[in-house]
Amino acid sequence: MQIDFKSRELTVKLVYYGPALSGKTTNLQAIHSLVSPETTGRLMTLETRDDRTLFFDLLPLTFDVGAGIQVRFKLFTVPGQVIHNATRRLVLQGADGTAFIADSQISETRSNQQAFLNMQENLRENGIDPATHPIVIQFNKRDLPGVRTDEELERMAKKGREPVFKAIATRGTGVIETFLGLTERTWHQLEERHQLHEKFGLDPEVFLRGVRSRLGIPEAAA
Ligand SMILES: Nc1nc2c(ncn2[C@@H]2O[C@H](COP(=O)(O)OP(=O)(O)OP(=O)(O)O)[C@@H](O)[C@H]2O)c(=O)[nH]1
Ligand SMILES: [Mg+2]
Repeated sequence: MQIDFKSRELTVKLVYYGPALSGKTTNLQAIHSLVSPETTGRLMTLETRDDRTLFFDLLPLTFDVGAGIQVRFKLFTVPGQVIHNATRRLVLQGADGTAFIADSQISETRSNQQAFLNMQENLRENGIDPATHPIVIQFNKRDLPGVRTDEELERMAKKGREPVFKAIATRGTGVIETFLGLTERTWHQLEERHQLHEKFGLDPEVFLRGVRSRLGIPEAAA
């Protein structure tokens, strides 16, 4: 996290990680189209060929939380193709939280697992402990045939530490929920590390409620 005391601006870095073609770029596109223009900035998609990210995408979201404080989220995607590992490691530098976008198709099980291990390794390479790093998992492409069942995902969610979300990113389904889940996890860790409540008067619960309402998610559904 970057803290600028003078301009009272906090910048949080969130990274969308996962195997090639799992829908990381599509998540950012969906957020960009669902969130109001006063919150979201321009989606920068850098260098793509045939739908494949070659470098990264970046979407900024800004929340004016009153008292002259601005919280900026920078959402990055990594390129999923195996050959782009150096770029993935670079993009992960300084990440405050990571959304792992898995492909729900059973045929993609192995590449999901490989990408997850690769994420843990690259976190460690950046001096980030994967055991305490805020991570959420999204199983995307729920609309396709040959996907893992809901029951299977529930079992996995119970076994693992990370919250699991289901999505159809091409329809925008589950995308905001994933972002909110990641934001909540990340914010709680940032609060512990930086005492934002004490230093900026930013009550975590009030802040997160504000983010939810700005994204049109009612309290009960969060
Ligand atoms: N059917 C279906 N297709 C999806 C879904 N989400 C993404 N796709 C498609 O999957 C393809 C890859 O999506 P991207 O978002 O570019 O994947 P990516 O993870 O950014 O891929 P890399 O940049 O190569 O790592 C595109 O053709 C998307 O339209 C989904 O929920 N359902
Ligand atoms: Mg991409």
